[in-house]
Amino acid sequence: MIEVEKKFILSDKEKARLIKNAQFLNWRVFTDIYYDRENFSLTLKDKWLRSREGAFELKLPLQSGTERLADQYEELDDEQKIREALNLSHAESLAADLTTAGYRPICVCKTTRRKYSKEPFTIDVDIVDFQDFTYTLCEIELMVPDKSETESAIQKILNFAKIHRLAITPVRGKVIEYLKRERPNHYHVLVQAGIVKDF
Ligand code: V4E
Repeated sequence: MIEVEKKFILSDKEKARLIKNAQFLNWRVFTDIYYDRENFSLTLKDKWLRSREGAFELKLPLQSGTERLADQYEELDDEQKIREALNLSHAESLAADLTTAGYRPICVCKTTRRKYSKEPFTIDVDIVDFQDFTYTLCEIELMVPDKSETESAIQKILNFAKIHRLAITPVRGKVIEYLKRERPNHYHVLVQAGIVKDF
């Protein structure tokens, strides 16, 4: 399955409209550590490696360029597949091998996520704690079985947002927001490379 998602920064009124009559699914708190090398070799390819509560996941881009209406990434959570994607041979644990290969934390954040369902959409409302600041954002997601259906999924999400009168504006994801504020050199390298759009 492929996850197509669009991020929103909601006003209280927009949030109330979106959540009204939605089914509350669950609530969880998790800590993510994102990794890259000193030369930003991973994020310069729009690849995002994290450990979430200790479990590694790698997001690989399914599209290129910054003019996107929604995000589409393939997510790997199988250790062997992550090793293959990173060209990382097996010597010790994945965490140890990543350190040996030069991967270091670039962002640590603790997210409180409230998940809702308005079929067929999933809505995540995230409050992200970066220690020095917090960032609140919402994601509307649709799962599709095949890449050929991603364009229509984007249109469905945009239509769903329109029905709820949500403003369609560019939104920085949590890691990009952190890099812009706290690691401006890394952020500017990604902007220069066309991975991230500055706004
Ligand atoms: C894909 C991505 C990053 C990794 C974090 O992904 P995100 O969807 O923001 O996190 P989260 O916690 O909601 O993941 P989930 O629980 O849904 O799996 S960091 C940056 N990107 C890509 C990206 C980009 N290239 N440009 C902009 C403006 N935002 C994000």
